[in-house]
Amino acid sequence: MRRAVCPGSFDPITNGHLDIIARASKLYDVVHVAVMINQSKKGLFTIEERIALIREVTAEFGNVEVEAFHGLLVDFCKQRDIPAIVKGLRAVSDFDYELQMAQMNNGLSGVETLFVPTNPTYSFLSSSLVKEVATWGGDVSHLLPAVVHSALMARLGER
Ligand code: COD
Repeated sequence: MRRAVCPGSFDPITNGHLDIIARASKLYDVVHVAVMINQSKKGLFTIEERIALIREVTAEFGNVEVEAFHGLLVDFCKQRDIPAIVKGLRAVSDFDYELQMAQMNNGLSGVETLFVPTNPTYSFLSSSLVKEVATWGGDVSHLLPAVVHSALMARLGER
């Protein structure tokens, strides 16, 4: 079984994340999506809500497993015998930090990081930008799966 992990905060999952997960799911037998818990960051969506949304939009791929993890990504990989991390690279600005993390993770446990170039349609896209634009009434419906867009509109409407 060839396994890989796509890690992130996914608050919420965007079309940019989904594109990387879809492409990874064609390359690996099983793709684990790890929603990494960062207690110092208060999200707009709870971890359970993020997981439910990711499960819904990745169900059609048939080989994606979604779960939360609290701790180091290398420990998530070790516990599940995952040799590869798949990350999307949006722009040069992503590169420095992603390279640092890839080298740190490799040094800690030998896990490899593979970078997939973002689909140019989504190269400017991040969860935080989507939330900011939506908060001020901007249309982000083309940047999110429909079910995620509805959840975002509902959440912002509650505030
Ligand atoms: N196009 C392509 N890829 C994208 C796009 C896009 N538009 N948007 C996001 N991505 C990809 C990128 O690969 C990104 O890294 C990933 O999706 C996740 O994005 P986010 O924004 O949801 O998540 P981040 O950046 O907050 O995630 C950081 C991690 C949680 C992966 C990182 O902090 C981590 O591994 N933490 C666990 C603790 C740990 O092990 N720390 C030591 C690291 S060396």
